[in-house]
Amino acid sequence: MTITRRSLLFTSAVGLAAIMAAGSALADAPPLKKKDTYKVGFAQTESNNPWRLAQTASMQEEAKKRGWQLVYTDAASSAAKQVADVNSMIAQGVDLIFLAPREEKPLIPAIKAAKNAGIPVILLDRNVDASLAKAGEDYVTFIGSNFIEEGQRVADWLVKNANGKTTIIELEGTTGSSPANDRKKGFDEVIAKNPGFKVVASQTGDFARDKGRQVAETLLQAHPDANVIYAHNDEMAIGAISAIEAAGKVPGKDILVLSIDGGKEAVQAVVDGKIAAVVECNPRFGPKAFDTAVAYANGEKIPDKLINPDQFYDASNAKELLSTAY
Ligand code: GYE
Repeated sequence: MTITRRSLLFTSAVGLAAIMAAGSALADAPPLKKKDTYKVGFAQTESNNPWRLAQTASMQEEAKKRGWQLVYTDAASSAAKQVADVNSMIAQGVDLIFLAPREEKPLIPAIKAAKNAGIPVILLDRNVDASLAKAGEDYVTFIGSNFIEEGQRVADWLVKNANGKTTIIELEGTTGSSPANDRKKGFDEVIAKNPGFKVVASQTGDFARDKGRQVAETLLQAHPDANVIYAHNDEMAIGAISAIEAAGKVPGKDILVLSIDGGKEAVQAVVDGKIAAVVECNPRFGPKAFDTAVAYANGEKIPDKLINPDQFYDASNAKELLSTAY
């Protein structure tokens, strides 16, 4: 066939129609075919704390149990690397991607790239900016905790049990991550409604133990009157305990330490009186993540969010529940 200008025009019009049709079909997240076994990706954010290790172990165990192939990547605390990790999973033709987006915004292009490649994404433990990507459209669903509520529960506990301790230092998680944004929001809102309580300093410790220790040390020097430290995760709380002790003060007596995650070391610190209270954030995602993928393949309607129930630890129950902590 000779290609005339006219036939070229015609082709491009047909092409355009096809693209438009595909575009409207793509309003929903890509489907997952029913199969006996799958090759799925798990794009982890980092592996520098027990929470992440427990989550990875739970995903790997579940894949093994079901005989699914798991393509695992560790972004080593870099959102840019995590974007590259997702792109490489797309290139490898995985059936589905489980993604723990390190921060709310930088992973959006990766989520859209997966969608364009026809690969469904399930967000695990961290969410993305809701104005930039939507459940049921860009990704299937978010599975994780209600971080706003976690922050509220810590603040509610403090308001009830403060015993005069009202001057608060806040150690925030990774800047731009959904748990840091929401744990701050939930906590600060309750504190703002309770006269007498005050957050005198709030700074990121990047969810990391040593960064938490360093930041706590600096903030305790700047605010010697502080008598509460609220850390967005256990790692920073444990770092803060070192900083408090290095300052010659007694955690649990001079300064109340409050945390989120509920790993064994932190629950043990509650038993020992060094941490006053911890809201659990359960990292054992494997069973629920894989069940959700199967339900999706079966054509079940998946809710936009699947919220994990979280335990609460303080002196009243820590000893009894210690063995159940991750
Ligand atoms: O609290 C923290 C981890 O995203 C919920 O990230 C998770 C948080 C968890 O590194 O310890």
